[in-house]
Amino acid sequence: MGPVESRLNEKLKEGTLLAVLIDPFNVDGSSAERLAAEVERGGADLILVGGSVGAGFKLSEVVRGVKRGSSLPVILFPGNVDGVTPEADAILFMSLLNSLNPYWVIQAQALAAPSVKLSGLEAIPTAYLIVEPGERSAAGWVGSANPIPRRKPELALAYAWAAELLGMRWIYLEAGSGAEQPVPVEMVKLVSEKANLRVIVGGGIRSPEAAKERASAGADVVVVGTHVESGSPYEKVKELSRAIK
Ligand code: 1GP
Repeated sequence: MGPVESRLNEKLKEGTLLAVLIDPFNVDGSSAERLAAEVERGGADLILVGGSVGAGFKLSEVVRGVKRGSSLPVILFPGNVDGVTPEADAILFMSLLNSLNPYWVIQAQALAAPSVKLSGLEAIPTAYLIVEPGERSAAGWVGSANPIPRRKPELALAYAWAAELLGMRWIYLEAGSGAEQPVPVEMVKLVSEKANLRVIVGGGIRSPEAAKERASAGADVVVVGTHVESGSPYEKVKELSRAIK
């Protein structure tokens, strides 16, 4: 395990962490710098950088901007092989376990692995699971996901156990960016209780209550993206951070 993951584990002893997702498609270096400064001031614990479409060409510029603006860990959340840059602190090295296309399960990872290994970028082995209504999001559509039905938390647990048995240490339960409904609380609870994995939950979380419910259900990291892209990121992050701590 690398230093970033160790630090996250250390911090998790104090409770659920709040991650803000910055999509390079929506910002440039300067706006990423300002946003990162605000979210750090608001109380976020880490910043994820990535997106499903067109993230690659501005990735380094945005990571550099985020690093100028804050001292929080910057972790890549790659949407494809172009989501890798050694300028970040670590990468969620993910497999979209419930994709119907083997490219997203293992081929993209094989194509990206040399860049990660040879650059020394820290990899955090993570299962990525798309939950309904995530098939209507960019990640679900691009990734040809066979989404976990909302009323079948035991299917999410089956994937989580498979991830655990394969040696992964984290799982990201994804309802899709801008989802009408976030991942069900019961699903977060079941996976957190029964699987020996760190649980990240994201997609459609746009209120302190929704964040708090998932933190109370056992989520280790709550991710918010779309909600903090408008209005005052500082105020929104402050509210969310207070709710989950
Ligand atoms: C998307 O889970 C993340 O991959 C964040 O989703 O933009 O809906 O917060 P939102």
